[in-house]
Amino acid sequence: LLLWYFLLFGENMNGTIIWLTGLSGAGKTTIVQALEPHLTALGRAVEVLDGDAVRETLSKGLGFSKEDRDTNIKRIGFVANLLAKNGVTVLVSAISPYRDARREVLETAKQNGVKTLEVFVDAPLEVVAERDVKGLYKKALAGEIKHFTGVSDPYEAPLAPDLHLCTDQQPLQASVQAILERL
Ligand code: ADX
Repeated sequence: LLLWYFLLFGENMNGTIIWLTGLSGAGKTTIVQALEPHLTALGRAVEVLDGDAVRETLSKGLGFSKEDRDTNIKRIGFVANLLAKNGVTVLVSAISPYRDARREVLETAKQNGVKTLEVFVDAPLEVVAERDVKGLYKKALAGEIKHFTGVSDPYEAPLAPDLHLCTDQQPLQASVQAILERL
C-alpha cells in the first residue's frame, strides 16, 4: 500500500521553480513565453509570475528601491513556493537584482522539497540598451529614470547559476532547449 501511495503521490507532489534573473530587456519574458507551451505539452501544470505583471497586481505601488525590490521578490517567491509545493511548474521572470533575495527564495523552496533552477539570462548592457524594447534605457541613460538596473542601480549577477544563457549569442530556441534539457 505504501509503495502504491508513493508511486501515485510521492514523486508528483513537488513542482519546480524556474527563476529567470537578468537585466531588463535581456530576454526573460520572451524565454518564458516560448518555454511555457513546451512544458504544458509535457503534461505539466504551469504558472507564470512575471515582474512586470506582478507589479500591476500583487506588488502594485512598489517602487525600485532595494527595499521595494526585495519585497517584490519575497512576494513572488512566496506565491511561487505555494504553487510549486502543489506540483506546479512555476516560471518566474523578474530582474531580481539582489543575490541575497534570490538565495532566500530558492533556499526556502529547496527546504520545501521543491526543485529549483536559477537561470541567468545574460546580455551585455550595450546590447540591451541598444534593443531598448520599452524605451526605458534611453530615458535612464539620459538621467530621466533614477535607480535603473544596470545603469544607475546595481545588478548582482548569479555567481553559480544552474544555467547561464547568453541571449546575444544564441537564438531563442537554443535558450528554451537548454532549460528543457536541464529539467
Ligand atoms: S525587480 O528588480 O523588482 O525584480 P521587476 O522585474 O519586478 O524588477 O520589474 C522590472 C521592470 O520594471 C522592468 O522590466 C521595467 O519595465 C520596469 N522598470 C521601471 N523602472 C525601473 C527601474 N528603475 N529599474 C528597473 N526596471 C524598471
